[in-house]
Amino acid sequence: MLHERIVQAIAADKGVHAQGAVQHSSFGAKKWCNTPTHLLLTCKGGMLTEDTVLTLHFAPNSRAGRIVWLLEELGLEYNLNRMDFSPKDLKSDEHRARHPLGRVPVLDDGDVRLWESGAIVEYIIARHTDGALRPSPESPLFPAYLQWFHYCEGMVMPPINTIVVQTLLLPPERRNAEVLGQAQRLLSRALAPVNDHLEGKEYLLGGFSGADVMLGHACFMSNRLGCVADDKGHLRKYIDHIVARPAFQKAMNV
Ligand SMILES: N[C@@H](CCC(=O)N[C@@H](CS)C(=O)NCC(=O)O)C(=O)O
Repeated sequence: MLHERIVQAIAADKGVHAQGAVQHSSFGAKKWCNTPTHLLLTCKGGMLTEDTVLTLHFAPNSRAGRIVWLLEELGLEYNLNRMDFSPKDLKSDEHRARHPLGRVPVLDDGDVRLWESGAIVEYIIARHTDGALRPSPESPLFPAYLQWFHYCEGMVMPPINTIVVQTLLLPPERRNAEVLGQAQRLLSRALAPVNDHLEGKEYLLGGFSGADVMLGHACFMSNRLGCVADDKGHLRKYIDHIVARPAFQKAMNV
């Protein structure tokens, strides 16, 4: 049955990912071409499977932008459920049923639903590419990939969260200058090893990877908050490389 549908799809020259795959990343993996169909047939590890289109629950100016960016980099088809970054949408019963804390991003993939931007990035790369944007576990780059990927939510985003709360979300009378100053110093210290590591490199691993989708986005946000000092020249150049990517620009403008 599946075989028949693949043959039909090939005949119609649509809906089969393996048609027209193009070289994608510096890790030798391939990118699947975007297809117009809602039911896609994918060859994964020699197994032919059916995929539904991904749905991303999204709010602007949030970590959900990372996922749009990744989907655009990979040329994957997706639906966007665009919400306002406001309690009215994010804390609604409908969205709390998707995410217990009423946060974004949330991804739906058929019967699969998951939240946590890092988990979503890993999931999309693992299930929807043939190894793009991630070095294999045997690669000498793999440990650095894991380290910088997780450094994002582990070390860089916590002070960013505090800075956003203290400068944008709290009403002025509830802001605390000491808490803000402490978070700014913490962020500056967390970004220092990233700056040092980037010396002589365009991206964290040399070539663009999922670690850049995570940490690159966090560096971009740090810069928007005015927290990347001029003396962090490698980091500033890195942010320029990120911002110049067409998929990033598209993601920031959805
Ligand atoms: N560690 C989580 C953080 C999720 C998170 O805090 N998302 C923010 C947007 S960047 C959010 O939804 N905030 C809404 C709120 O706190 O009400 C992830 O990486 O997905």
